[in-house]
Amino acid sequence: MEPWAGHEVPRLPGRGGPLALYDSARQGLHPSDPADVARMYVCGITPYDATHLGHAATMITFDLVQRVWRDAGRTVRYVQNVTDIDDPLLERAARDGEDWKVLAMRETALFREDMEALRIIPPAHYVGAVESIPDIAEKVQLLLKDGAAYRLDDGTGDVYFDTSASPRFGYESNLSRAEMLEIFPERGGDPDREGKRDPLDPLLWRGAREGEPSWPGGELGAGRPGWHIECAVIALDLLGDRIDVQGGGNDLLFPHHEASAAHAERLTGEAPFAQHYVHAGMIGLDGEKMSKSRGNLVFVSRLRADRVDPMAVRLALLSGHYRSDRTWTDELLTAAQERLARWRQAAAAPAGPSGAELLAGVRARLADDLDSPGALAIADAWAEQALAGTGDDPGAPALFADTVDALLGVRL
Ligand code: 5CA
Ligand code: ZN
Repeated sequence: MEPWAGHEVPRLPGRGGPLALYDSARQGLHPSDPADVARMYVCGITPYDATHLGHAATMITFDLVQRVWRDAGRTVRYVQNVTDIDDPLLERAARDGEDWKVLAMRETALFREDMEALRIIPPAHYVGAVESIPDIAEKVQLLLKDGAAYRLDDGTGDVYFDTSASPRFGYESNLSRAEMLEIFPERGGDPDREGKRDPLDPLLWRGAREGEPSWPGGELGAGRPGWHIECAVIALDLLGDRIDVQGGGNDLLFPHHEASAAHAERLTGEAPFAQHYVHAGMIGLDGEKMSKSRGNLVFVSRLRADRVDPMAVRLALLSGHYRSDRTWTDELLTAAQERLARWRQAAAAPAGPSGAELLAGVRARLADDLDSPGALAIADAWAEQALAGTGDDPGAPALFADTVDALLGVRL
């Protein structure tokens, strides 16, 4: 699939330092220490509805990772998927009497536009599940041959991963078995499916059913891929056996990232699959997680249609720390619009306090687990002083604009 168009990112003087990131597996802050090429995989949308502010917040989080790595001199290899075939997509298409392919294409196109408006640096590879089916089928066959997967003998052709083939299973989410059993059915799992060896075994391949789309699967027979194997295979194919960051919202901590790590590790014999498992908090509305199933959504495209500046949306989402679950409010947006106007005025000031100190301050905050609220506070302080006529660095206003553009993705 085509990713969206990118923007020029200003080059900043000097270099940023290494990025310390919270890793869900080790449950602590650790330096992300990529080689010259940093490898990141982020779980993208299931395109059955428009991009909401929760998706936007998660995409902005990993956009910051990319910006901080680039500023530290790394080349970033970034891959994102589109789950363009899965049960929720088929269910929504059936509900609305629409072709699932048309629905997926329309919502994916809208997502691309939203990402571009929010100035998210595009991934090098933007990959759909459907186009990856031959690779996925091949890897599921390998897991079967290896004894890490089994086919149900009920004639459906469904293939499951045997979690007992993954001795580390549970290391990524750090959940107890009881917690896993509770969450699994809420996140697409089928613990009660008859014939499974373990209730937590995840689906790898769903045999063809009457009235459902299916694709050839070689020895597997016709069918379609399970969800976790999709992300494992796309990441392995395009990034290699080990990656630096596996990212997504914290709703993917379990089972999605646990299972995709287990699949990848079994396929490669290497562990851990990702150095950092990074999870963005959930954006909520009226006290509940924003989600398509609950319908409490604020769409990026709706705000754009209402002529809200996407840079204000970005600033509003950056005003909270990425890891905290937080609520979207009108006040948050108003405050961001005011901040954006102040920053624009300050960038037009004839001079201001030291631009070098401002840059160092913003770099330091972001390198500390993407402390965007801290970075915003430093930029606010600089802007306030510049507007008050304090400081005599004539290059500072331009460096201020470049700093918030390159590191925060906010174009003034
Ligand atoms: N296609 C799968 C991932 S492979 C999926 O979860 N799709 S999604 O459309 O439901 O979500 C897309 C991305 O946004 C995921 O990384 C997900 O974790 C994140 N996300 C979903 N809802 C929210 C929310 N309310 N707040 C923050 N991030 C969210
Ligand atoms: Zn995923």
